[in-house]
Amino acid sequence: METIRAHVVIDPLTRIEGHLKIEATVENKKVVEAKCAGTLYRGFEQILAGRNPLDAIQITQRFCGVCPTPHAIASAQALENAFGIMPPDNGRVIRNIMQGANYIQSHILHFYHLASLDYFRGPDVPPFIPRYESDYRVPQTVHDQLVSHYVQAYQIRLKAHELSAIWSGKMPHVASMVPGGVSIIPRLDNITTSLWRLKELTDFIDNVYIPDVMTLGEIYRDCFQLGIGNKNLLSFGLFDLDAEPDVMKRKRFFPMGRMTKGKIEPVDAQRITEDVKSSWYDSPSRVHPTRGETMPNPVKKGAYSWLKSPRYEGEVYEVGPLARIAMAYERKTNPKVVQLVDSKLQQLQLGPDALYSVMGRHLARALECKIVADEISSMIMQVKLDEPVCTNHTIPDSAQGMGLWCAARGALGHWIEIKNGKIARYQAVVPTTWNASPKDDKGKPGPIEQAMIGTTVEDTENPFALARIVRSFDPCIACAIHILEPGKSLKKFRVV
Ligand code: NFE
Ligand code: MG
Repeated sequence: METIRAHVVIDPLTRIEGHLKIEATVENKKVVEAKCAGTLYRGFEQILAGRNPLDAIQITQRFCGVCPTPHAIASAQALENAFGIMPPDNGRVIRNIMQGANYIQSHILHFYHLASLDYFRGPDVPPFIPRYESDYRVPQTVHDQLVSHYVQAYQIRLKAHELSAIWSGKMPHVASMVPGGVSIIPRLDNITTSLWRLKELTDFIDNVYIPDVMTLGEIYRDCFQLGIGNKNLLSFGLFDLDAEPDVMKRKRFFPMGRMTKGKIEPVDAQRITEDVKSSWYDSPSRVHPTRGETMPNPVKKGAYSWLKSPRYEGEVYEVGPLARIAMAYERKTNPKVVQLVDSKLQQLQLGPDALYSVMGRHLARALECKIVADEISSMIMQVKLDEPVCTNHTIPDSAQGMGLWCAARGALGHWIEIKNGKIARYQAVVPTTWNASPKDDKGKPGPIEQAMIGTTVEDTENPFALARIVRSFDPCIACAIHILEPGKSLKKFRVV
């Protein structure tokens, strides 16, 4: 049989954060090769060099307006690790509340305002037009409900931002994060005004968000078989439960861990490296972030992305809600996760393997949103009005520090090296660097690339299945200087 080959380019892929270009080689309607390219240069790591270490908490938050909170926390934790201090209980708990609120805001943003238009048309007015044609299948009544929830979700996200701002001073970009804890002095009205906002958020998650994901799951059952991925999962864990100085031993609500071939394994941060063979950098390849460098070269041969390729022991790992939920489900130590996942999958008459898919990622994200919201309600009650929120610090002349945390989109690591009291080196490995990474030095494609390979593309003029796969990872290609290398694409698609 003659092979029919097509080259598909989606550039930029819209309704994500940042700028991402997707390329796929399709042979006889199946994707045989995929490329995921971050087209914006970041360069923050260079901005940080030479500055006061305390600036890192504010500057790294500017990576992104959607996930400033986890960058503030990972950065504060890297400083605490370097300074040899830990926050008191109040500081730890208040950080958890801020982070939880940011998860809720981010997950609802992703489902309604970024991903849901892959599944329903919306009315013929902006922001629903221009649109691309897809296999929209929702009946009119469901459609109208989704449109109304789409609009309602804006107000709800505002409530989630407010819930954070009660503790963080403002959102986005938190003002109260300091090494050793937080700078906000809690009062009774912080607690009461948090509780009523959380109640509204929980009502929305329980009665609107999760039911909408379930409805789309029923209608688009085939999306539980789409974009499966390589099933290697990694999480650095979420919500500190104690003040153990060693982050790899610290107790977390979602524990740190990784899963390969269905087995949970521990994480040793020393085994993380970043490859740059396919990235526009001349920096040394396959080195640990503590030795990582950022030397951009926009004309490097063979490279196609501004993202590096983080790997754990040279292996490719998916990060994000699916990683946290699938591992919590597998560990069986959190009965609520097991009960929620089982009940929703039973309702859909699916097994746990269905989580590894486009719709499985949406479901994992929605269920995590509920679990996080419930956990915040207990954390709000743990705040002690007359106890300290922060531990004092002194900046050492020279030290190294590491902060490992989980942003909404997955495992996040910050590494700092201090010399002469200033930042000598700062490296961050963010969730989307894992998920949207290009091929590594051994030619292994990144998680999103692997999830695209093997996909059936019925119409190469309209590759909406690929857009659905990429968006299910909730990618965020955070911003800095814009440098674009002109590509040699045969066809371009603008997906709105
Ligand atoms: Ni810009 Fe982020 C999250 C972090 S993404 S959204 O969540 O860290 O890689
Ligand atoms: Mg980096």
